[in-house]
Amino acid sequence: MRILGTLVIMSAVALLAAACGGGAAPAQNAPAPTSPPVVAPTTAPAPVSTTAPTGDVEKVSLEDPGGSGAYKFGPSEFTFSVGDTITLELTSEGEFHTFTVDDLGIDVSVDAGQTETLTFTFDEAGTFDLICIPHEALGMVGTITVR
Ligand SMILES: [Cu+2]
Repeated sequence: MRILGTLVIMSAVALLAAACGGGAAPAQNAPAPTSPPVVAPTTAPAPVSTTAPTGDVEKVSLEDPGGSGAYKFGPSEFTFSVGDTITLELTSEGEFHTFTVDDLGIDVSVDAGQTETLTFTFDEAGTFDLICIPHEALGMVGTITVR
């Protein structure tokens, strides 16, 4: 019963307060005092202009026993059209690899765990051998076909 009594009293006080407040207080025309606006420090970096490559992006993993389990390119077969400008994202797993296409003058070295980007325009039709120089004999080869 004490709780109920307390509630009743509180309700009565609230009603009284509401009744007194209505019309008694002059309208507050002055704007409420505000603290000076806090200017957030402009630490946000300027938006990086993502210069999107003009062509397609092809991710290539340079795989090895320390990673996926075998020396190979993933994928190892590429087919492009003459005139294609392709950006290749070459990611090495656990060892140093190269992405080498002698006939096209491509030779990119990728350290273990690193990613190198190569943008190339394939403007010559043909079938080109792709090799990883240190692992060619271990089967880390592929083919780039441009038609
Ligand atoms: Cu390799």
